[in-house]
Amino acid sequence: MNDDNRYPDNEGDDQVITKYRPTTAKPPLYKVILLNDDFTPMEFVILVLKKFFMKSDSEANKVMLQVHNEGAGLAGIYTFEVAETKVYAVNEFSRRQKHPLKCSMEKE
Ligand code: TYC
Repeated sequence: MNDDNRYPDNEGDDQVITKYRPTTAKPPLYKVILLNDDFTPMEFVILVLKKFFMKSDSEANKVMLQVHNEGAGLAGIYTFEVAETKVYAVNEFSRRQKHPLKCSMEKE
């Protein structure tokens, strides 16, 4: 086999490829989750959802209530690095504002 395998080299060792796999591999995705607590004001959670997750007022309200009622809720779905950055930014923002709000991520 020659090094430049774009072209056949007629040495007889190349195999005919009859099946192709898609070459556009999809990156794994991660859910960014907000967790409920008893102390963070609802308004602050709505602000976080608007500021970091680009939610509208009504979407932010819906997700906040889901977290409040069910214990956790989906803020968004991202690639690893983006999810990690959001989690860090939200936890740091909440900590600086002295709210116990916690954000985490899990593989989709
Ligand atoms: N449970 C909080 C309260 O009653 C509100 C809240 C909602 C806190 C969502 C965190 O992720 C959260 N003030």
